[in-house]
Amino acid sequence: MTDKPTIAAWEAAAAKEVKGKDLTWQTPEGISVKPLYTQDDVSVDPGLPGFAPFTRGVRASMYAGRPWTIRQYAGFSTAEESNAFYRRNLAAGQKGLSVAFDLATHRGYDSDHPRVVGDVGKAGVAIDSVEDMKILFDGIPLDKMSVSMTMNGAVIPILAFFIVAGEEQGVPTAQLDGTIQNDILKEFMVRNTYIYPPEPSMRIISDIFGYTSRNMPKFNSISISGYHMQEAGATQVQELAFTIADGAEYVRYGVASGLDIDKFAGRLSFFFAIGMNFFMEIAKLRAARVLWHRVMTNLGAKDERSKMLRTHCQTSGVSLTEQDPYNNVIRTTIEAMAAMLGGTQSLHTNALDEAIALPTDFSARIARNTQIVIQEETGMTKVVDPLGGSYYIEALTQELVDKAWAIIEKVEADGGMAKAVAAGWPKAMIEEAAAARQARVDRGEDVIVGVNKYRLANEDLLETLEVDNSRVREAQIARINQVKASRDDAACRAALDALRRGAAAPSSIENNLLALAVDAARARATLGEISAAMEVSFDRYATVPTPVKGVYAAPYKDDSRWRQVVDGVAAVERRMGRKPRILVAKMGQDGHDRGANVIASAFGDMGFEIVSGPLFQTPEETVVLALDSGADVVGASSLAAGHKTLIPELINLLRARGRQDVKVIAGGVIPPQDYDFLREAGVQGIYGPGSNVVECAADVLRLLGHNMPPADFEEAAE
Ligand code: MLC
Ligand code: 5AD
Repeated sequence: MTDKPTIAAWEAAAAKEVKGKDLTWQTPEGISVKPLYTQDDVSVDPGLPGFAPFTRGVRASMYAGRPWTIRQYAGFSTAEESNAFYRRNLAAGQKGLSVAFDLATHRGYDSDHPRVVGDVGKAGVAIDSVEDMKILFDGIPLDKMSVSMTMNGAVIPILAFFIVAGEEQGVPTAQLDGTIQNDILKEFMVRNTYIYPPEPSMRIISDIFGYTSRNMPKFNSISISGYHMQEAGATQVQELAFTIADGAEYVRYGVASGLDIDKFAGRLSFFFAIGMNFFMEIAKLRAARVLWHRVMTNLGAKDERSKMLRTHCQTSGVSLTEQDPYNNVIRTTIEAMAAMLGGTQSLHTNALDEAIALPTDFSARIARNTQIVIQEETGMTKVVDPLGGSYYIEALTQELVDKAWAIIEKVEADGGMAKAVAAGWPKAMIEEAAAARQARVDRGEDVIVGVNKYRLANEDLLETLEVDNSRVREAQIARINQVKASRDDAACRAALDALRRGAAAPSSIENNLLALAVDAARARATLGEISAAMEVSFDRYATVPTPVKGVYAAPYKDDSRWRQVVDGVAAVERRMGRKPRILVAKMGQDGHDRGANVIASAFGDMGFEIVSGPLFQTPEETVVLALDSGADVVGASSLAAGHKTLIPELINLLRARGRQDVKVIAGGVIPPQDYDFLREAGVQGIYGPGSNVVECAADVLRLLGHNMPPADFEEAAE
């Protein structure tokens, strides 16, 4: 019989195999992951599923009893087309619905508003009135189907339309089942589809908690979302901490508005991103449940349901690539497995064309089947929390709990998340993490297969979904006109007046904004009218981005290509007698600003002068800013499919002013099919996802007449 080997013996054996090399992995969240975990690393007993603090899952039987809901997020074009898409997906095995609205709707504009010409029907479905909402759910019984609606800005009119659409389908409000995202704090931090300033936005949330707790017992009144934080660049610890801290803040606002915590907290739900760090993501969901249980206990909740974190997950969009897009099927499968092993209640799996366009029927089928295959072919659902007791998973869960708790305590010491968001430090932390990640990818330190390693020499063109934006807009305008022509104008005006007065008065049951909006929706007021009625006293919110400095440059200290670019910028500066100036522009209602912020930070670090354009500009406003600021180059960042309308218009307006010398380049989610169209329109450089930022800058220098040598790609690729 031999003695049981000790850890020290293992360490010696491993060190010998790798000749003393340090095998510790430093993750972006500052966790040192060891190459081996043992019993000694586990300090906390995770307990049993279905019991507090729910580390191992919120249900005793979990997927052995009922698998998670396959809930694919979708929406595009008109309500008719989205409805047909939903019905096809449900027939093919999808279980719950999840509505993606277009950006005009998100921002409270009807489709006929001049600011949204490029946005209608593009990134989601256009909804202007209850008539559209009724068509969206035509033939889908709202008492049987649970429906998630991702809406935060225009949350009052959208929820009101949903309630009235149910009513007119014969479904009592109390029977409605689903979730409204309704999470405004992360909008101010990362997603940017707010309408009103923070204070009235928080009142809207309390009013929704009040209304739903009284009238919609089956409905989840919020989906507190970390997803968009990770998409914007947050580490898993940041995502975890800020999301839980957001949740705590909403609970405090709800309580402050007079609600009993246990009357509404059981209907709060969560939403996380699942990226490629497989075990970290599994541990994150487990840690989230532990943290929420702790926070809610501290806030005085008594009912265990109030302390139980139920969540939806979506595989990470930002982890997917435009290059060699079939790799995305592999990535999404791994991420879906992490979500289920972490114990999610509901899941969206991204389509393989994520980095290029919205899903087609073909790509949506593969995305959906990724979940169906896991549920129905693998036996993975048969055992509850199969990774429970894994030394690594349990240790990682505890480490994430501790690391996130430290940030949550900092937020709380600052007076809660609303104050922290106003102070801006969570957003800055996330943007720093994003710039650092971009630098690691551009330098090949973080590998992305098909992008910075094993890149294909030639890519096949993928067939993508194209929405005919002007056709959708015309159809929507026709229906708005029809609704306005056939409604009782006096009744509609009276309902809108009541809503306007309710918004001007303090929150109360009589002034509940959702209740008042339901009356307006019944009277056929449009989304734009309902939003405008509240805007009279709430106002519209605007911010200007402030790029972080020095983060992108730091790892490039001794990099020769970086030096060449920085010297190039300096040479152009000497020639011009000032720094070359680039306007980073966001046009339309597209608030995705990770790309724009990363570019602004990196170009700033290389020596360019950055003019950061505000969000939500029209092409006219962008031209005025470009000319007033003396920009040499306008870089238009587009992630929501408005590029074919907005960028050519920008160039035409520059030409009309005789300023074709101002160069226009474009970046973001732009299908390669559109490159020729944009080049013909006068765009001088197009940079899709996966572009190396240093090489983009080299290109810009060439546009400015500097003789930049080509990059040594052989060297860069390895
Ligand atoms: C579940 N149930 C069980 C069970 N498991 N009963 C017995 N045994 C088991 N093992 C019961 C539950 O209690 C519940 O009933 C019912 O089955 C449904 O299960 P659920 O777990 O509540 O699932 P679901 O209804 O799907 O709700 C999941 C949710 C919800 C709570 C997370 O909030 C949700 O669906 N969220 C989706 C959010 C979403 O899709 N967002 C998209 C964002 S996209 P009961 O009676 O207890 O209710 C985005 C992108 C962008 O944001 O930026 O645009
Ligand atoms: N249809 C399907 N998926 C969408 N997403 C955004 N809009 C849509 C839509 N209309 C997904 C993408 C994106 C994430 C925020 O949500 O995966 O990355």
